[in-house]
Amino acid sequence: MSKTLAEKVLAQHLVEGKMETGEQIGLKIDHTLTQDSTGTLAYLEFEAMGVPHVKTKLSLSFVDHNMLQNDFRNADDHRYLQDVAAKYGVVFSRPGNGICHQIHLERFARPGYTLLGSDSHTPTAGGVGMIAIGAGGLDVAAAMAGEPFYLQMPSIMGVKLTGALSPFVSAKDVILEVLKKLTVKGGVNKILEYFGSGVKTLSVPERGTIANMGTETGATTSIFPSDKVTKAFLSSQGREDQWIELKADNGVKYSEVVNVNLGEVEPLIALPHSPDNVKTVREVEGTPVDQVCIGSCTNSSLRDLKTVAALLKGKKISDRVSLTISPGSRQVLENLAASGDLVDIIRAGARILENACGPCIGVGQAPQTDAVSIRTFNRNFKGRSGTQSAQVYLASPETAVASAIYGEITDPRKLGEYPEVTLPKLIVDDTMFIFPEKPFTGEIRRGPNIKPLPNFPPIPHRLTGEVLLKLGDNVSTDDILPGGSEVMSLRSNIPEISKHVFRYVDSSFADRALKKGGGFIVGGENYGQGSSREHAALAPKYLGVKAVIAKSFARIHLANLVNFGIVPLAFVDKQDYAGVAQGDTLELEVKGLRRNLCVKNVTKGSEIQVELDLSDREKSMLKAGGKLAAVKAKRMKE
Ligand code: MIC
Ligand code: SF4
Repeated sequence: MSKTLAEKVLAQHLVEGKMETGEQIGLKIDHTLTQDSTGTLAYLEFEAMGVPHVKTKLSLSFVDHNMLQNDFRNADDHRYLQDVAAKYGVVFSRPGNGICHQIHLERFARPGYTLLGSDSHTPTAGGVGMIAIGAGGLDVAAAMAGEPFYLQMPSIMGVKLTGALSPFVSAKDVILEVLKKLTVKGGVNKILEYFGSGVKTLSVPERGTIANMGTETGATTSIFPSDKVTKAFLSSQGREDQWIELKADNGVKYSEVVNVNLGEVEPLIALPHSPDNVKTVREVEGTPVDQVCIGSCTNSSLRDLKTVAALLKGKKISDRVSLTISPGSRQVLENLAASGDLVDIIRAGARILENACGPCIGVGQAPQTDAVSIRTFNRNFKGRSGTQSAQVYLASPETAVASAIYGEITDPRKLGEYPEVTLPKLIVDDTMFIFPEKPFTGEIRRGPNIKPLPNFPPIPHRLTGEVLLKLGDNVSTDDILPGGSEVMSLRSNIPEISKHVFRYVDSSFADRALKKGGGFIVGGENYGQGSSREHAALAPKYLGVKAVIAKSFARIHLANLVNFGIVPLAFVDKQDYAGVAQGDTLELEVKGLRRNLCVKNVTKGSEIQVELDLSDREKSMLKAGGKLAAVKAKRMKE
């Protein structure tokens, strides 16, 4: 039978289950990746599993998110990560080396391999034909310990690309076009597989941009074929020997197909406050702009920044705009410097930031009150920039430069001639990696802010409590637990970080939850979209949250809830959402964790049917009080 490309790679890594849509499958993981803000917890969890050395082909630890060492806490986290990597055989990418996804693509991504990363934009590596999936830190820790990664077999959606992009239109516009069609939940439980004659017109970094932001559709991952373009990319990185050809079989059937004629795509922009709120740049042209930020794991490749340099050459940015540039990696920065492109960027008036996530996760560069900020990033949830009243738009580097020059949202085609950007022979230098060669003999150094993981008992048979908070659709993990350097420096201290749960949605939440002995959360569609941060499950659990009842859940957050013993329940009849209010007392028998359960609304005297759509493996984890307890128990038996 003919197969899609995704099915071929999955089949080669299948260790459990049947590859039928909706079935639970277990996959063997070749590479893992962590970053600092999810990594500290992932390694604390890995340590708790008691495995002496990682069992993957390659495990990598990056430091790229929280780089502001305002006090000892963040610096201690970085030191812990370096020690723990040396001890367990993990390659450590030092602070300053760049953003995990960009670097993994440059130096490690391999066609036909699997990658599990504790960051939701891990699918970037799909740009070279990897199955690369984002997950919570605990799932990544288990993969490092040699456990399979379990997921629901997604359906494979084809995205057919034809034609070629016009000048001033780039990969970001393509994925914004896909987001416009699919919305932030159209990709849930799907793999987006790109095919068609348009694929060969896109370079690997462009494919990386598209695969990266497939995450915003809710997709499990995105994948591109591995072809001659991939081969040229790998050979530019000195890795040609790692190339293999990969593509779908001829005439294969996808569960559905989305068509994109690249020649018809025009410059697009996502308006505040959601990545799927997409319009043409022309529709919002003329809006005054205060800040422009170029970078992030979506658009910080050498190709992106050389285009930016060529467009800025000989120009000055508007007096009203602050333009920041965060190169994706040290390799990008070094090559920009060596070719002289960096000079063109600096002369135009840009502020050069560290090679890191930076403003994307609210670490510095918060916009002014009510500011309009145009960013080449992938997320524009309200408040994520650090300023609640800011209006954040997402656009291509071309649109970002045009807007910085004119001081208002500008269609980049107004800039005249499109510069021909050619990539030089790359300078490749791995000195900012620490490869774990010698056996580690020292002690792992832990600062005082690194607290042991809390232990949770098995869940009781009966859950009772108040609805602590009722929310609408598309609640993001940024809403549940904000980013920013202040909160992120508490990522290894669960008691402290818990005080920030729902901080900007309802500042009294944490106190109320503790006072009431925990309770329930009610949400709408796509609850928990966005980041993979497991703190968004672990911190509410610490405050006593017992169950979340929602219309639907985002994939990674659902897994995180189960991993930490919070029961995720879906309304059978979505109309019942209206019949629950904040403050209502609920009661629920969960004994046996059956699929169909009934929640009693004691306050209203009504009953609500809910569904617990979990595999037997997930149910036994829930019963045990979470995944860590379950993995530890399994290790004890071995
Ligand atoms: C994000 O983009 O929200 C992050 C920060 O990269 C997160 C991870 C985190 O919260 O540490 C992600 O996307 O998974
Ligand atoms: Fe970093 Fe932003 Fe990418 Fe998340 S989305 S990994 S914060 S650059």
